[in-house]
Amino acid sequence: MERHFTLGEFIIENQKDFPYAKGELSALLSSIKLAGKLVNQQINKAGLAEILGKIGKQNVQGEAQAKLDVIANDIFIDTFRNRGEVCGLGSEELEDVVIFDDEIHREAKYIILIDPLDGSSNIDVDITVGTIFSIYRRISEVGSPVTPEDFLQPGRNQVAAGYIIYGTSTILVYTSGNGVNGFTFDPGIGSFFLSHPNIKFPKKGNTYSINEGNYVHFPDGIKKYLKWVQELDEEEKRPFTSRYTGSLVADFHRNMLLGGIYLYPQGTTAPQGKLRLLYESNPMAFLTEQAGGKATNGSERILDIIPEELHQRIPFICGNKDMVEKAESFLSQF
Ligand code: AHM
Ligand code: MG
Repeated sequence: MERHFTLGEFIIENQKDFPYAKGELSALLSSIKLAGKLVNQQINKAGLAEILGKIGKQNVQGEAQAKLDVIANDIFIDTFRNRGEVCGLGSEELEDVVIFDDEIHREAKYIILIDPLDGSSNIDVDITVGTIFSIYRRISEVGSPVTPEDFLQPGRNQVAAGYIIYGTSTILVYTSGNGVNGFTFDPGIGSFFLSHPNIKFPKKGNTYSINEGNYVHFPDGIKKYLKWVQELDEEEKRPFTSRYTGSLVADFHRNMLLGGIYLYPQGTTAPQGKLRLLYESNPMAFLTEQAGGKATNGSERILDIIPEELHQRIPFICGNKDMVEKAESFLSQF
């Protein structure tokens, strides 16, 4: 691969024409890049450093926390505390938001929401995990302490969002509203290089990603849709292929590059599905739309939903536009 642009160079080049750009967003994205490298280093040596396994506690969602969940969370918080670009942070791992309330951070324009280690049930078995991030401009006045409203903005207000996928390569993928670009980490040099410029969902997809073990709990529309994707139709290349890792970042990344649909619908045991609006669905929905796809809760555009609480869950369907619309049509009929 020819190495034309590092992520650092790309961010500066890409942000310079931004209406509000004064370098803070570029610096913020650089902080994510740094924290991502630190998390990547921990993940790579996890099996040797005795940092696999659970810590014996549950997070605010009632899920068992893995040691690496906590390590990744701390790395991101420390990185932002040590720098001055965000005035507050919300994390899937923490009940309350972190408010950086000192002179420097109070002057910051941005807040960040993170899922520090998504797919953490996969950590101990060496399957791909990721970090998801979502950035908003604060609503409250710069110079004052950050408020709850700053964190509960609809996804369409996102200034930037993205993920780092710790897979066969480590890749940082982000959008700041001007397309989606991916940067592969070269561990020898310690830099991310532009490797996936202007990512778009391919015109046609034929992969579906869903935890089909929950079938009996799904709404009828989803059950009927699943039967439809499994029917024989040579012209439409059905049955589709099923691929599901249990890491949203990995399933999303594959579907965006190769074409496909990801679904985590509501079920009788999980009335709002599993995924969190602020830490997972909104950033993935922003990326989806910027890559030419569609993201919905089954009837509403994800990015238009007004969040009511920090850890709100939401049914989530995203991917190629035509595939998502087909799923929506089943949901509206049954
Ligand atoms: P996590 O953030 O606690 O890892 O949970 C989110 C993950 C997604 O990455 C993944 O798509 C989903 O949960 C898998 O859930 P399930 O095991 O119910 O299929
Ligand atoms: Mg997650």
